[in-house]
Amino acid sequence: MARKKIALIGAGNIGGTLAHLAAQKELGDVVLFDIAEGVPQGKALDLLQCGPVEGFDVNVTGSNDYKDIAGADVIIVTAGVPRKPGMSRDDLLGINLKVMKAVGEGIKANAPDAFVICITNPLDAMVWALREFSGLPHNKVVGMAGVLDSARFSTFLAQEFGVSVRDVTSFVLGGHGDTMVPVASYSTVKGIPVPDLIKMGRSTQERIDAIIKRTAGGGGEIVGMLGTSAFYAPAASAISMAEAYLGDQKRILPCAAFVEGKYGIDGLYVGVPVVIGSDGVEEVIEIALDDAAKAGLKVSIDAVEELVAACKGIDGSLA
Ligand code: A3D
Repeated sequence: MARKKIALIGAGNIGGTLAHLAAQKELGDVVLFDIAEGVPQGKALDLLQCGPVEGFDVNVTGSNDYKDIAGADVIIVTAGVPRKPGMSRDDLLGINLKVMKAVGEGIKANAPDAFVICITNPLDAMVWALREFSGLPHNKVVGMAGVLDSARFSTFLAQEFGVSVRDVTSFVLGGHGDTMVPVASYSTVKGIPVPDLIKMGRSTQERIDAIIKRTAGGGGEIVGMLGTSAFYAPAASAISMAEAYLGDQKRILPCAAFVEGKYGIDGLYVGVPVVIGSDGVEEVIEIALDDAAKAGLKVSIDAVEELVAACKGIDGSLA
């Protein structure tokens, strides 16, 4: 069987980390693509030289030519501009929309059978635009946000309860942004829902509310310290989605997926729980939500709709 091929569009902070993780896990041969000349080539050679030390044996190459992504099985897109302190994700819209056009066309021409994971912000609008520009089926284009957002929620919950992160499962819905909806009632410690843990005196509603707020602002907290956006956990999150696809794992992961007819959503990319297997996004799972979560999701959907409308305003071909 031929080796799998993983193409990473964007060889910046997340792209480089993705390449390292993909090589370490031997997911396949890795191609790093970027418009910056020398950067993907230099990072690829550096990473290739990790092989003898770390014991992985895959090829890692860098390129400025879309032809080199031909036949990729998985493509992870981080091309674009990240946030700087004081910027919202939405401030990136105009710049990154143009990048999605170039990337979408590059994928369409060279790797139309790939499973494509978008990370570029503002995520929910960019994954929508990337799907439009690439013309790939909706189930093969998905956005990474929920895995990261729920990892952040889980981290804070594990700290709050003083337990291993392995025993925490958390649940985040909605758009990737300040309007995301961390759902405490579906978040558990070893199966015990967070509201029950509050009743057991293990925490208080005020402390959980503060954790929910911190989760929603989790990206900004790191931008404030680092001067640019997070890259280790975003890369790890996207790799778990790629592994679910490559291994037909049928994992249930919160992702920005195309939703039509569920959650009252009519054709929009929003963060929802999905099943990822060899068909890409194989199912959008609709769960029962309480009124507060429903209202939160509505705010989130409205925000994504606004961003999609703004994209259509900027690029007439999307209207
Ligand atoms: P950075 O380190 O700047 O890397 C971006 C790379 O994209 C650079 O190497 C650029 O040269 C390259 N690039 C720019 N334009 C193009 C183009 N047209 N074609 C190919 N490559 C291009 O950023 P980063 O890796 O830290 O972040 C990448 C993106 O991910 C940003 O938009 C971030 O906002 C976003 N991000 C999303 C999340 C989510 O959870 C969704 C988390 C963290 C960052």
